[in-house]
Amino acid sequence: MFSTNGRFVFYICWLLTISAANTRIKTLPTKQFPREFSFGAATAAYQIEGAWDVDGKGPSIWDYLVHTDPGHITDKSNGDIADNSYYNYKRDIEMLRELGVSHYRFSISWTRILPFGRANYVNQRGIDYYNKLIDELIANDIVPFTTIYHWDLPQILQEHGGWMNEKIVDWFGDYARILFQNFGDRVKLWTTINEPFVHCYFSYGYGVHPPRIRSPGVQFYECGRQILLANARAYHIYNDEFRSTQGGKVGIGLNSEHVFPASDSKDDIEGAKDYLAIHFGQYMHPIFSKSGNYPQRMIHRVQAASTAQGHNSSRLRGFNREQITYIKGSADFLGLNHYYTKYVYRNSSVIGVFEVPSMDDDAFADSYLDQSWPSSHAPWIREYGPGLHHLLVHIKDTYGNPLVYITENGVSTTAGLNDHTRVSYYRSYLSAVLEALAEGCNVQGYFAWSLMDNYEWSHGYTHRFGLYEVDWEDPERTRTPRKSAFVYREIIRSRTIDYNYNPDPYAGSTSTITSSLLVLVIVVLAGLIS
Ligand code: PNW
Repeated sequence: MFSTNGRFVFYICWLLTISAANTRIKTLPTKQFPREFSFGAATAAYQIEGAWDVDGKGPSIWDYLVHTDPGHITDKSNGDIADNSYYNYKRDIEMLRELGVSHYRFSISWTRILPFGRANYVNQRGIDYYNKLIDELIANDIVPFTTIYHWDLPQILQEHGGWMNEKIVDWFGDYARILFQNFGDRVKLWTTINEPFVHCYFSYGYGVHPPRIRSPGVQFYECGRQILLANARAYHIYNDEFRSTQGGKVGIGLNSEHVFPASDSKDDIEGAKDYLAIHFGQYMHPIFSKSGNYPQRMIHRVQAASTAQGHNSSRLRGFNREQITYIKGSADFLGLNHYYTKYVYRNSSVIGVFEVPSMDDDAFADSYLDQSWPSSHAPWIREYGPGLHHLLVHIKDTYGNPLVYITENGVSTTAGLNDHTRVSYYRSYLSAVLEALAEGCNVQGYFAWSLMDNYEWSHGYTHRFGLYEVDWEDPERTRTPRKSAFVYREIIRSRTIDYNYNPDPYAGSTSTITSSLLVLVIVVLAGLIS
């Protein structure tokens, strides 16, 4: 049918068409978030709600610490009022609408629901509050994404040992059941516990958060162990009693940095692996790996150090076979909180750096941030977006590509609406998510931390993580969108990252209107005088 030349031309055209189509297929997903990808913003009860003793709420370990020992908080402040979201929740939802997010991640205060910690007395007014919040979200087309526990343990349970008491597995399970019963008809996405690593490290490891226990080589591990069992309990309760009627998903929220070995020396590579095994694998492996249980390298490290320290058994209490099975698979998704990337090294300079015994000494590796990465108001965060891409690929390759929601990502700044640091940070990390999606990582959603400035735990009000600025001097706790809020809104609307979009957060604000009026008055006055 074709001459030789004709066939040649046809062949070239065909090749060009195929390669154009391939390029389109390859480049499209790296540029656009799919329609079904969810965007949200996140907060936590103690950090925003205030109303610490209102409507029958009982005291949490945070209420207790900030009232008895405020010296441990940088600015000696507390969350008694915080952003007053207990009263301002409608404005919060309006802000979510302004951003155009489809999901809101918030946490429930245990002692608002169970003032005495245990499930034998339920505070109806606490239930009422979260019903109002959830109903208002749904009325505004926003999906509630609910954290069961974000660090505010009932003080009364702490007095019975808190996470050191094995009964906490029952206490937590009973509390979770009350939430499933009351809210599960409308809440279909749950995370059980936020960041076991950070919670245990600060509360039982280095004693910065309540109950301020310093036991980084023993109680730090015990805390994580009970959390794994408590998460599994809540997961199985949902499976056995609610899944068939409610049909939701229950996940856990784990924080992880990405780590690079500082060099390609064997020590640095092994050090980085051990570091990640203790920081992330400790919680990830028992739930998401095929074999279950703690990672072998973590078991080995703690055992070896314990033996060297003269213990006749490991400081890490193991799981029995039944517990390993009970924990394995106890999450429908991973909620990933990610803030930064670290370089990790192991050399003679690490000797004598860490307390003995401690989890840091067990890992026997130290870390640093690359000083060339953009800094932020938080010394522990520098912007390195590609780290999130690497971490997501690591999760995909190591744990069989589980369903992931990025449940926190964000950066701290000082006051002011022109938050260039945050704009740059979000663009960098969101473009890393696009890269990960293009590589087939099973990421379903992304939550910015945080919707608004809030109480940053032991740092009080000295760090601001918000897309919205909160005026803590104002009794109304007025919220104002920062530049990053406009940028995030545009990313959600367009499903792409436009680096040229440069909104002015002050345009249209009262201060701009006031200054324009002032100029007008001066011009008129000048005209009258002349
Ligand atoms: C998270 N670190 O905590 C918490 O889930 C939030 O409540 C908190 O406000 C947010 O991050 C910002 O700090 C972290 O030092 C605290 O690596 C510290 C670290 C990581 C997460």
